[in-house]
Amino acid sequence: MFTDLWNWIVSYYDYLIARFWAAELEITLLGLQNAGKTSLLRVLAGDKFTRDWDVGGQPRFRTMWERYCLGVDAIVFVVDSADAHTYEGARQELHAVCNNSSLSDIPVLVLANKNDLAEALPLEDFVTKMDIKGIKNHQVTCYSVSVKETDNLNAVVSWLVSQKENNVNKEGSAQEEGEEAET
Ligand SMILES: Nc1nc2c(ncn2[C@@H]2O[C@H](COP(=O)(O)OP(=O)(O)O)[C@@H](O)[C@H]2O)c(=O)[nH]1
Ligand SMILES: [Mg+2]
Repeated sequence: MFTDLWNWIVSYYDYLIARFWAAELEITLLGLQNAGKTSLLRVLAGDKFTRDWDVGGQPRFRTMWERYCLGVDAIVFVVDSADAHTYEGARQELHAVCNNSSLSDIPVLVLANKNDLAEALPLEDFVTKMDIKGIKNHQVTCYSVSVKETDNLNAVVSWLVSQKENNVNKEGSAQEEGEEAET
């Protein structure tokens, strides 16, 4: 019984990953150093992803990752939710990304990573710490995850796939509108 359930969970995850690949998503992963970005890339996508940026510290590098965010389907911002020393820096960088007017149409997923650690902030406190509600004119979603224990990563993959599907629908309806305008 337990094995059946476990097999079902594993195959559902495989199914999500397959859809994730089929969707040809373009995603930029951002976050402070040590947040867990490279670990997440390994779990989700092997070596195929390259857009994984450490932000913070050096404002002169900001324009580089900004350029890599233009036109992507989603931005995933990873935070170490168990390292109190980095909350303030992570909050500032997250808000800098979200306040950037050229990125304002891009949905942002904020991950409170390392929830396997005892000192990790509960999601509600994390949302307050990161001042998620202070982010205006941006669609922001927040999940508590553990990349290490692959906890809640199916929610991440589902969210990512749904962003692509939303975009395809948007493109589809924009085309239809365009066609109507021509006739
Ligand atoms: N406990 C725990 N450690 C993690 C988790 N995710 C990543 N790490 C560890 O955090 C450190 C930094 O991870 P890394 O992926 O290199 O972070 P990056 O600098 O953002 O690319 C590594 O030692 C990882 O093994 C997690 O969910 N839980
Ligand atoms: Mg890294």
